[in-house]
Parts: sequence; C-alpha cells; structure tokens
Amino acid sequence: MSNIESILTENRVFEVSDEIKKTFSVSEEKLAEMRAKAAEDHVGFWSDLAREKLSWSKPFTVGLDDSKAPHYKWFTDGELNVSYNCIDRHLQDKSDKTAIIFEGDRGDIERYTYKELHDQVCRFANTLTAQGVEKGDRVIIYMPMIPQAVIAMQACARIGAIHSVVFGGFSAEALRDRIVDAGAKMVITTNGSRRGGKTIPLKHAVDTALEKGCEQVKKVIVYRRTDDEVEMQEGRDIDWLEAEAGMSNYHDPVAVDSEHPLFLLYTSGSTGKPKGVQHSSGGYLLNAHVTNEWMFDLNDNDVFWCTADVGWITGHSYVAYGPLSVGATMVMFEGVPTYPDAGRFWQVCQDHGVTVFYTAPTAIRALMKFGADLPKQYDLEKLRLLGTVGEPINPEAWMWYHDVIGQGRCPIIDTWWQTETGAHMIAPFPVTPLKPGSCTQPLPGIDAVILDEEGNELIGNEGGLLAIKQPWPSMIRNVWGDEERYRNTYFPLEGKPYYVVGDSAHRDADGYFWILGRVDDVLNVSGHRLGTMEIESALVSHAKVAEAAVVGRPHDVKGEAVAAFVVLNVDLPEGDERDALVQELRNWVSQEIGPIAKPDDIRFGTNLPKTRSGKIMRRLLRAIAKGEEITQDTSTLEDPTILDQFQKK
Ligand code: 6R9
Repeated sequence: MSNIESILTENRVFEVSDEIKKTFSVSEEKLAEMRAKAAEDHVGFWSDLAREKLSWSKPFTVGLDDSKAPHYKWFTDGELNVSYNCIDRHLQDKSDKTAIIFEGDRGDIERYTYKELHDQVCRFANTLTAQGVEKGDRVIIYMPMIPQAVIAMQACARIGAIHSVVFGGFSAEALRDRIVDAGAKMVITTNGSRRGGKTIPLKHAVDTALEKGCEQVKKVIVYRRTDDEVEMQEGRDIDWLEAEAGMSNYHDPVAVDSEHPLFLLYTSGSTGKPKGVQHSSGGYLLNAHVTNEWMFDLNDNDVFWCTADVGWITGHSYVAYGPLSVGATMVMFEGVPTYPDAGRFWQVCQDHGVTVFYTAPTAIRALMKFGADLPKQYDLEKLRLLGTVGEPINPEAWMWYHDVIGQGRCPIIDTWWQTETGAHMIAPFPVTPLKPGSCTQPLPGIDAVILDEEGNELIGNEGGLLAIKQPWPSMIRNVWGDEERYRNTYFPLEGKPYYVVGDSAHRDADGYFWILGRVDDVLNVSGHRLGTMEIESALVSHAKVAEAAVVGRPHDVKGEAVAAFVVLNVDLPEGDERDALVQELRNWVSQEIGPIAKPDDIRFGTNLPKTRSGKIMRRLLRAIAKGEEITQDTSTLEDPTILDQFQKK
C-alpha cells in the first residue's frame, strides 16, 4: 500500500441521527442551496451575505474590486464599524444577555453582559482617544487571556486604530520586532498574568522591548491583573484604571472604509522574519461572522468556548470578534488545561454549561494521556458540537474526542484555515457526514483546488498543493508594508490567480480534503511521498504512544529517512527492553502503513518541543534528527529541556 493511500485507509463515516440533524440551523437542503448559489455567482453570494449579516453605516455598491489583483478589495465603497457590529447592534434585544463569562486561573469568575461590555469598550475607546491614539495608528496589545484583552481590541476597532496582538508567551525580542515593524504608537499590557497557579510577569518584557528602536511608542497602558508590584515609567506608563477614570460610557463608533485595516497579526513563514498579516474590516468580519453561524451553529442558548489565546488568529475570529458579532455568549479562560489537574477543561465546560467547544488536536492528545475516566467525572451533557483547529487531527484523537468527550453525539468540526485566510475555509457544517482526520469540504464560496508542482489544477481523486482559486472576503490584504512579499509568498504562480496555501492535501473520491501538513513536512522516501502526519497517526495508534512527531532526515540511499520523536504513556523502559520497544514501534508503523514508512530513528522524551501555542517545532526536530547543533531561535519553546532528552539517542 502506498504512503498517501494509507492515511486514506481511514474509511469510517460518521453521521448524526436525523433527530440531531434537525436541531441545526443549516439543513442539508439549505447547504446545497448555498453551494449552488456560490458556484453560480461568487461575488453575488458574498455580497448578499455582507448585506444580510453586517450593519453598514454606508452601504456598498461594489462587491469585489479585482482591478489590482492579487490585491483584492471587497465591499470597497461601504463603511462600517466592527465594534458597532459586535456590540451596539445587539443592545436593542440582547443588552442583558451575557457576552463574556470569564474564568480566571484560580477559579475566579466574572460576567459581562452586552451592555456592560459596551460600556467598558466605550470607556476604553475614550481613554485611547484621550491618550492621543487616532484612526489608523497601530497599537500593540500584549496581554494574557482576560476580558480586558478583548475590550482593548474592540476599543481599537471602535476608533479605527489598527491593533496587533502579540502573544503573551513571546519574548521581549519578538515583541520589539513586532512593535518596530508595525510602527506602533502605544503598547497595552498587564503587570503580569496568572497561569497554572503562578503569577508570571509581563510588563518587564515591554520595558526591555522599548529600550531600543521603539522611539515612536509614546504611551504604555498597564492593566493590573496580579498583585505584583510593577515599575511605571514616569510620563510614559499609565495605569489602565487611572487613565479610564471619569471617561464616558458612551463613544460614537468611527465609521471606516470596508478595506480599512482592522488588525495586523504576525505569523512565521517558512523563511524570513514574521510577516504582519494585514486584515480588513468588512471582509474579515463577514467571514468571522458567518463561520461562527455555519460551523458552530451559535444560537441564543449556546455557550461557546474557544480555548485559543487572543494572541493567535483563532482567538481573533472565534473569541474577540466572531462570537460577539453573532451575539453569542462565550467563555474566556485564563488558565491552563492541566491546572489544578487535567480535568480543568471539562470542569469549565460543566460549570458554565458549554454547548460548543473548540480546541486544538494537541490539547486533545495531551488530555487523552490522562485517560477516559477523568472527563467522565464531569457532566458534559450540554455539549453539542466539538471543534478542532491548528493541525491535522489524527483519527485516534478524533475518535477519543468523539467518543469520550462528545459521547458519540457531537459532530467533530475539523476546521482547516490559516492566519492569512481570516476564518474557516475547509470544514464541515454540523450536518455534514464526517470522516475522522478529514476537514471535509470547502465552505460555500471558497474555491479550494489541488495543484501539481507546476501549478496545474488536478481534477478528481488526487494529492498535491492546496490552493484557493478565487478571492474571498476575509483573505489577507497585505504583508504589512511589503506588497512584494505578499505577492511572492501567496501568489507565486506567475500570471495565475491562485492563493497558494503552503499545505499539501489530498482530495478523495467523495471530494473530501485531507490535509497532509505543510509542504515542507512532506517526506520523500525512496521516491515515495510520505506525509509526516500519517506516520505520526500510525505511531499514536500504538497503545504505548501518547504523542509523536515525525520529520525527515537526509539519507544516502533513500533520499530521506524517517525520524520519529515519541512521547510514551508508559514509563520508558531501559536497555534491551527499550531496544525491543523501538523494534516494536518500527514494526507497528510498517504494519500500519508499509515498510517504506518505518522510522530509521526513534527517540523518546516526556513531551514534544512545542511553541506556547501548542505547535510542534518541527524545524528543531529536523535539526536534532540530522544531529546538528541547535543554532535556531528557541525562545518560543514551551519547555527547552525537552531538546536535551531528544538529543540523547
Ligand atoms: C488557524 C491556524 C495554519 C496552518 C495551516 C495548516 C495547519 C490549521 C488545520 C491545519 C490540518 C486543520 N492547520 N488547521 N491542518 N487540519 N484543521 O491554525 O492558523 O496558525 O496560521 O496555522 O496550520 O498547516 O497552513 P495558523
């Protein structure tokens, strides 16, 4: 059996009962109608949605302006305010509805109704204006997962300032790079954060970042989240509450052009420094809005919890903007999944009656290690949809999520998308029949295709480079300040309109997409293409394996050989027993996929090297697999001691 076929030996199909299907807002018929309409009139489909779903202070007349392709503009002559759309328009009928339920690390709980959120956002918008921030200015937000982060983002949107949230786990260096690249005028931060029972300082990184090269930053607003002392620099640093004192609860939202940048979010590419992905106001909000309705079916009685940090795109579209735009109730959680114990996520779901839960495969696999008994101690009856995002989900984790957390009742919404796409691109609707490990089909109005290496479109049941053929409203508008990099990175096929994603994917006979991983994660072993994912999936399906990451390493004969980094869910045996386990795992992979996929090298550690957002740092693993010294930046690594474990053979 060939490599790529093997991932596709996953042929189980899961459908929810007709009874449950009836509870979802978008029926199969309605979905078919939407697909037909989008196929017939791409721009009309999105334009009608933009009119129906968003409130415009000045209606648009132009759907898509592609005169400067690949620099696309949507709804160009329209004006709106994103914060108005997320908050004010709900005040008429939902002003007392809970917008945010916040649970802190220590179990402290706060609730904000839409009216309270409105007042807070207005006060902070007035504060920003009083501190000299104007429309178009860039503001850095470097904060933990607390409601004030969302309030700060919404307040920026309200005055037309462009925010750039920098994940609180990034170092002072990384923060400085982003401040400088964005040309930010202000930084909003906290004295510290609370995670896993500890307090972690944050503001000091801002101080370090601002030591050089950031002269344009005139003000730093500091929210006191912890009781720890914080050094305030006279004339520059201002306490959030002091600055806000006396500010009005009313603020007239500033109408901006649909194309006005809402935010920049820095993301690493395969080369070079992080790119400032620039998103628009109208187009971005439209896709954030409709995907919360389509994929998560958010209705009046739902309590939605997306576990992503606001430092990532998921925390923008599925925390700060999308759920509010649809008028939902959402949970924000400050802590970590394993504090005070590995039942924390399930406790939060239970206590707040979460109905729709959205997390990453890495979290699922980490929690799987603790077994099925822990989640069973909590009442998860209210859950009705489960989402996943960030990386391909291996069928093993999918099944656990489905059976143990969803109790077989909840569809798994595997959402494929990127920082650059703004919102979900390939994902099931709740009524879609599911296949474990497949993100299923492109959304209506998303024209996903598969290309060969030369950029020719492949039709039918084939694997290749994933690309998007037609522009969509929430697409990246630019790499901040670098149009050439935008064109070269995303539209590399001269004269062809394809947005090239950087992932490889396979489309099966039913038109379902299977993401095989980043293009640079595809191995070529003896001329056979192997997705690292499928080998990982095979390893993880072994009873003793909790997690695995696979990379390629150069090999004289085969071109590339497979190196596997494995986390066991049993104690690591020593001596002969260890060798026997290595052999067992090699044979296991051979048996699961074929001898071609057998790892040459298997190493063990207590965790994989991950970024603090949970992405496995494969470039480090590749260096280790090659036996190279690590010269790369490891500042984003969650636990640097992991590297030593894996370096020992
Ligand atoms: C939203 C987000 C984007 C990359 C993307 C792909 C991987 C994300 C996935 C997935 C398979 C999914 N990815 N979701 N792969 N199935 N459901 O994660 O954005 O941080 O920019 O990462 O993540 O490789 O290209 P971002």
